[in-house]
Amino acid sequence: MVHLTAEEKDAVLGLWGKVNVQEVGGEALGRLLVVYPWTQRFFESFGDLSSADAVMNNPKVKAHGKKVLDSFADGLKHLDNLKGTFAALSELHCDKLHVDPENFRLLGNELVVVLARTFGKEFTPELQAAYQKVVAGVANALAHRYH
Ligand code: HEG
Repeated sequence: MVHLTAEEKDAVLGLWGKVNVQEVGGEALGRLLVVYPWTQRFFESFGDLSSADAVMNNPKVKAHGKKVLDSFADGLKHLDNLKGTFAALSELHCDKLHVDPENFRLLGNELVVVLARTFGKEFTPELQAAYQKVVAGVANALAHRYH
């Protein structure tokens, strides 16, 4: 459960309308794999991850980043019910994929970094504060099954 004011929700959704999910998703997942290289172990089937350039240009990383961000966007439509929205994905990541839930937090922060890079001054401290709540809420919802 995340507590956003009506203004924060509007601001989050307003910015999101300008997000290119393919680009932002690919860059956020790519940065996760470069900055926290141990996360690469979940993506061994993705091919060449041997350098930052290789990761950032890897088509499978881009495609999976888009998939992840489309799913994240679904969460934005259900900010009052993130646990329900991500229940099946929590089960998948926990029981089948065995992803350490700390990684959800790391990815959320990468997303914030990419939004800051993409939108510059438009990504104000207030918008960041609202987005930090959202990424924390999504990470909690995805981690729910683990508790
Ligand atoms: Mg996960 C698959 C969403 C973080 C590793 N992830 C998926 C899928 C979705 C998704 C929608 C496809 C599920 C399906 O095929 O039914 N992931 C998702 C979200 C977030 C997240 C919304 C966080 C915001 N995932 C995440 C992180 C890791 C990870 C941090 C690992 C570091 N995801 C992972 C793997 C797969 C998925 C290994 C399967 C990839 C494949 O082989 O297709």
